[in-house]
Amino acid sequence: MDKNAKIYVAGHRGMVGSAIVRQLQSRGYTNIVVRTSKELDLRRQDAVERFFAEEKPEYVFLAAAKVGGIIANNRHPADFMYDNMILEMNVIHAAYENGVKKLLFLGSSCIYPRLAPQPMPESCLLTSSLEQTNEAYALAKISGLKYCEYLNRQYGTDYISVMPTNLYGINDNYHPEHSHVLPALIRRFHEAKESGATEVVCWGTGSPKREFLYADDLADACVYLMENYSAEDLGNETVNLGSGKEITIKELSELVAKTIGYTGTIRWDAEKPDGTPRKLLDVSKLERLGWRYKTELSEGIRMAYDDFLHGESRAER
Ligand code: GFB
Repeated sequence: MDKNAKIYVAGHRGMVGSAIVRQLQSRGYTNIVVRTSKELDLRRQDAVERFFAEEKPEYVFLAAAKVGGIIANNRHPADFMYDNMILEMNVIHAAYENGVKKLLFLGSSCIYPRLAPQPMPESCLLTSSLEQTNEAYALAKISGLKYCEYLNRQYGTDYISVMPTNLYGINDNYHPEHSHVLPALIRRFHEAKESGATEVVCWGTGSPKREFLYADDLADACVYLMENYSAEDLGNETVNLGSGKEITIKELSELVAKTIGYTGTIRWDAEKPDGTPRKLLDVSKLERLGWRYKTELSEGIRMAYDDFLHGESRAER
């Protein structure tokens, strides 16, 4: 990518999109195009077509998505499927129609089967049933990555896709019910410390294991892959993006409590869903491509907590 190439980052206000914009700027890219969802509703095909025809971006990072934690996914499957599926199809198709040179599509590790072998290699996609709590989101993400593969195969485009593990970082969503586990715990332990509460309730049994990647590390990997690899180099197959390390939710809760300075007890509400028991990505392909994560979880949680206290996401709480 030329430093002055026109690059459209879809979803630039979200945690992932904003990290990609920061990453591009820090690498000297000067011609980054963005639109808020008010300016451009990516679910409207005619609006997306008009935008691409007018702006003619050369490169696209598709980081726009409707996302949420286990409860949000479980309660709103129709919205998660419709919003994600339609915006992906609109953006990827408009990119193809307007001759975008290269596109990067972001999916999620929940595309892999619920009981996939651990760690999960890219090749286990579509080998057995999905986790029920996020099936709708996973089906939309599988459709997006497959549409990129089909365009590459049928029309010779160069659209790559990456499947990140659970992410956290700057500009996260701290909604008490709809967020992912890490921001939810940061908020809950912080509020317990502030109010002097002696007990914090977390969801599920605490036994599921999850892998976490700091969003700025993810953005670094995305730009690295866009700069250095084509879909053909990647075998027209997705690439897992993770740290390759997992931790139980119980251990995570203790780490967050320690970082925040909460010293009370932690109780587990087993009425809330655990979700998939393990979700560790096999990152050997990514490492062969020359990329490894940088931010350890303990350091990332400190930076995320600092953003919770002082960053822009604070205004939206
Ligand atoms: O982050 P989370 O919602 O995502 O939950 P998933 C991870 C684990 O943390 C589950 C537990 O076992 C939850 O039961 N947990 C404990 C909590 N306390 C809390 C809490 O206060 N809030 C939340 N949210 N969880 C999502 C998918 O699955 O992961 C999405 O639903 C997406 O589709 C995303 O793929 C990355 O890892 O279970």
